[in-house]
Amino acid sequence: MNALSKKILAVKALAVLALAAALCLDASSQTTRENILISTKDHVVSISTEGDKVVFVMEAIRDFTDEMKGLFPDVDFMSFDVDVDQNGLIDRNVDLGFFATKANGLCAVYLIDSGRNSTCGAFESMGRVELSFQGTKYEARKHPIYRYAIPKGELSRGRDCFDVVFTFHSSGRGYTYYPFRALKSTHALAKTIRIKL
Ligand SMILES: [Ca+2]
Ligand SMILES: [Ca+2]
Repeated sequence: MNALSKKILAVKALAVLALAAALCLDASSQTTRENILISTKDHVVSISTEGDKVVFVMEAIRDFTDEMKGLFPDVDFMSFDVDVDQNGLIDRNVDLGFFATKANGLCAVYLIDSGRNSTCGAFESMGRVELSFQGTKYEARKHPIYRYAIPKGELSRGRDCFDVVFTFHSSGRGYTYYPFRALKSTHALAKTIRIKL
């Protein structure tokens, strides 16, 4: 990657962060309005609320092959990590990761360190996840979509902001993280997208 490409990526990352900072949802308004949190040539993440839950819809808009039931590394999946105590560090048994199981159930885990997390269900989330492979307003052709609905109370310790890192994995393309980072570790919370509820 040349210097210009790196600069462009850095500017894009800043633009995403600036967008996230500007998107402050008012929890008292019970809004279901959908806001776009991330929009790149490959991925879209939109956010809305549904009662006491935050809904993240993650779409891989340039992936037109369904490997959502595949085996790693030939698998499409989308997940996110949350810095629950918002200190920029991975804290064992505090910070959380949200995935989907092969049976489409929610898999909530505690993060342990940059390379490890607990088994599914170690954290008992009241959230849910739905997987689909279909066209949307962001991309008419069928593509993988994960829709997470997670109680707000699970995402931060009583504050009105929470800090999230989104992970996309597509078969044949590997990982992409938002905020953008190089692939050095499975989990990292030093840079997050801050969302105000
Ligand atoms: Ca795919
Ligand atoms: Ca933390």
